[in-house]
Amino acid sequence: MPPSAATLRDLAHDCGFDLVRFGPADPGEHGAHFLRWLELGRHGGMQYLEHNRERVLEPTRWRPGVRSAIALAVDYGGPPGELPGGGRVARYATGRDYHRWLRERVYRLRTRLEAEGVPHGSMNGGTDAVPVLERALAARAGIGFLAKSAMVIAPEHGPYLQLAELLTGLDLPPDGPARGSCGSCTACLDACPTGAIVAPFEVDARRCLSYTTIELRGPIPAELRQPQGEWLFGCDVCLEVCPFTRHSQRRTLVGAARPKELQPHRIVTTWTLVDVLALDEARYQTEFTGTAMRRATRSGLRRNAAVVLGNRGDPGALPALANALADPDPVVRGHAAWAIGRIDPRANALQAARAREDDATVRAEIDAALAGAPAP
Ligand code: B12
Ligand code: SF4
Ligand code: SF4
Repeated sequence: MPPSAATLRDLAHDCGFDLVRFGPADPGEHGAHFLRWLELGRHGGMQYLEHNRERVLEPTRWRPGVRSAIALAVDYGGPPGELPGGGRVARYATGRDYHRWLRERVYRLRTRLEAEGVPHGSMNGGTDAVPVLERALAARAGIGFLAKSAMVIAPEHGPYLQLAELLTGLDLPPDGPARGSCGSCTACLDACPTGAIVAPFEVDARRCLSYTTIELRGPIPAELRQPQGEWLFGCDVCLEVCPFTRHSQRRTLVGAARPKELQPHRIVTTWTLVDVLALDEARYQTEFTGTAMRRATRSGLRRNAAVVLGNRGDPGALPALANALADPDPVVRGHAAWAIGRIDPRANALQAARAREDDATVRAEIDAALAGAPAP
């Protein structure tokens, strides 16, 4: 005998989920939006989304016999992640890698449900890196409403929600959509530093700082570097400006009540941007393992640190950036040149690097920096 809906909810709360709702296992009308988004190329280089398109649209291809989704969410709202001396990390990535601890909670719930009579192996669980349109499932189950920023927002919690789900063969009574809407607000569209929210509900990932600082390999397009501002990893601007953030419950729980997984990692509390710029392979392997920041790769993190140092305009960073002009990684060299160009285009280090540089892309970056012009 499978557990009742009430028992199931209790178990989910017990396993650490703030919100639990039941809904359809397929994305419904959201599927068409997803397809259009792919056709417009808005996924950029995230090929895995395209490769998984069939399973995303039809969850039974992933889990035959699936009938319902148990939509789950954890409120991770809290203070911003700010490195000493500057540089920001999006809140979802400041603590222990959320993929790990959320997955642990999902698997714990699955084990508890199996102990309560749900057949073994009949549920697929996951978070983020799964062939599921998680916002669609969450919105359809009523975890929150789909907002103009494309975030799922629970009115009483705000947008800082990590989503997860268990797809199951159980027939669960659907909860239906949540109340709430953006109304006439457009604060996130107005505040997005890169114009990535191209229309209400539509994000072009190629312009989103969360894409350029995390998923993108190689150079960051020149026109998106200055708008990156202080962001070393990810971006929270569209969440920070949202009126639902100001009213969220978690704001009253900041500090001791935050679970240990959400406490800032020592990289966030002790590293500087110059430390990140100088990150070597050994420290990347030892210190970044277990953080979500690792996703950006060592090259990407150092590239991002150079951009933020350039945006901060602090001449104190020039020696570290000059060292980076001799780095084996051309992406780091190119972005260091860009950063020096922002701080002091007449710096001798740029002339010296120009004389020895044999990579055409980096040479073009140095030339643009020397000319005080935007990079190519
Ligand atoms: C790829 C991806 C990204 C990409 C693309 C983002 C995007 N908007 O698609 C990038 C790297 C840019 C990204 C950024 C972020 N992400 Co992300 N991302 C994903 C991932 C892996 C897949 C998303 C996807 O398939 N997108 C496809 C497009 C079509 O979906 P969408 O833009 O969200 O659009 C939805 C609606 O707006 C609607 N829609 C689309 N077009 C239109 C048009 C109209 C007219 C209408 C009415 C509706 C509509 O359909 C979609 C489905 O509901 C999911 C995890 C998962 N497996 O689902 C996490 C996920 C969406 N990301 C998440 C988070 C936290 C973020 C960031 C906040 C991280 C950060 N701080 O840096 C930012 C937020 C940026 C933003 N405003 O969306 C959370 C969102 C939680 C929530 N409360 O909504 C998820 C669910 C991960 C998780 N498990 O918690 N992400
Ligand atoms: S995460 Fe930042 S760059 Fe991306 S849509 Fe939101 S405000 Fe724009
Ligand atoms: S800032 Fe305004 S428009 Fe954007 S998600 Fe929040 S309520 Fe909606």
